Amino acid sequence: HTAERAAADGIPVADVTAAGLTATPLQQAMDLARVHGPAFRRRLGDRETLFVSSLDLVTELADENRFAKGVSVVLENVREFAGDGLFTAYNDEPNWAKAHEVLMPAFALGSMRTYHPAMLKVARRVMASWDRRVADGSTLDVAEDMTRMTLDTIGLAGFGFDFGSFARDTPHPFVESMVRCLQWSGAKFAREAGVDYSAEDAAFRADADYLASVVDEVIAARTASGESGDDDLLGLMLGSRERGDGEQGLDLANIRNQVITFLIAGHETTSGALSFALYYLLKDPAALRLVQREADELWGDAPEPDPSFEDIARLPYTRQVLNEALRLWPTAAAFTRQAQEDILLGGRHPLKKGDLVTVLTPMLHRDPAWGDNPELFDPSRFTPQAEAARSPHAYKPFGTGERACIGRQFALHEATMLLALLVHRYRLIDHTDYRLRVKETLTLKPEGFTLALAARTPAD
Ligand code: MNH
Repeated sequence: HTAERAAADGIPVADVTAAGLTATPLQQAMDLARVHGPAFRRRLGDRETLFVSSLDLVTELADENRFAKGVSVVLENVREFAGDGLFTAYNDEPNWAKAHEVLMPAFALGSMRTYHPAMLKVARRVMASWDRRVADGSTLDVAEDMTRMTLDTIGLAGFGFDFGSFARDTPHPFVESMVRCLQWSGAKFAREAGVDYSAEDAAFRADADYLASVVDEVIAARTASGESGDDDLLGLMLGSRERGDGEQGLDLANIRNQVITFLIAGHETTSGALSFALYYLLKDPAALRLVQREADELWGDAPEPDPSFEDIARLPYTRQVLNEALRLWPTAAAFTRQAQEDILLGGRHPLKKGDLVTVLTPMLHRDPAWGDNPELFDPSRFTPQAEAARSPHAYKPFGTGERACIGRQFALHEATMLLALLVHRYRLIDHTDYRLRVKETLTLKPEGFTLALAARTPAD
């Protein structure tokens, strides 16, 4: 479905017809990069996307003087339901700077101490659910359970709102509506002329309305409780209205956009990261042993360990495993940069001010800078020494610059704790001899990945 033609600027062009676009467009773009190299344009109809994935080009794109975050066509579509929330705001939209300032304190490393109890509470829900699996011998869908866990965590830690996902047999309807909204956003750019998409759009509208109704419920629960919520995300945003002189406070429409943004950005990608990490541990007994040893050193064979906030910094290898899982499958797999002036990228590809360039993160993470065997899962790539020896631009799972992920510490604290607790307590059993398939719904997750469990005993 693709054909190359020499472009005037020397960048290969891959033609993809709408029919030739697969259900996994990100992995298709990775394949195109394998064929065409680290800079190519994907042309679909009258739209061209420039994909870039080498360390030297991404190093240039990370220069905040010459490039800034770009709101891609896909993010424009996400704006249909997340509006001017932090993730989808334009750089020069005043609400971005306002909200960034109000919310930054909530994401400083020290703030994780505040969220730790909620994270631990939800981690215990996972273990209570997995204990039942051990008892009745049933298997579990990993991505589904990780999504239950991360949704409940952002709900409780950020908003004091309980989605109660582990009390349900099926995922919370918020998740299903969100996934359909993300899919709609991702598919819209490939629409064909003359086709009627009104049914898709109506279904999208219904899902977006439902997401908005959940936001109303979250805010109403806070208002009804009469509590300020002090330093959680909702408390900070609502408080900014009272403290501010009207200038500083966030308006209600923006707060609603932030709530929906955080409910989505705050759980979807962390869930995928945990799922990939469990997959790699399942397939790598040596790495699994090292994670178990680290957890055992902290918690011995205590049946109900009580991890402290400080414990999480004492799990460096567990964190290396997460970093390495996010190298191979960065769950938010692309981000877009926008030229702030006319630029000759890489000394030979002319860009006009305003042009968009999309970084294909999984291919950046397979650049030769990663050595001869980039497909190999190897957490030792993230020892402090190895990290110090490598360019900071070789690894961008959380994006780059001022608009990089605000929730990075939140995600890593939550995920490191859960991963360590799970391998400390359970044996993971590969009952299907699972072969990795990566599902794309704008973000990435292992598809059809199920596990059987057994209790771990001190001898294991
Ligand atoms: Mn997160 C931005 C990846 C967890 C909230 N996040 C980004 C970007 C990437 C990203 C990449 C930059 C996108 C761009 O440049 O267009 N985020 C992740 C990954 C994880 C993650 C891989 C987990 C693993 N993110 C989280 C969590 C939260 C969160 C957890 C909230 C609690 N992320 C955000 C917000 C932004 C963002 C908000 C937008 C920040 C801004 O532009 O100001």
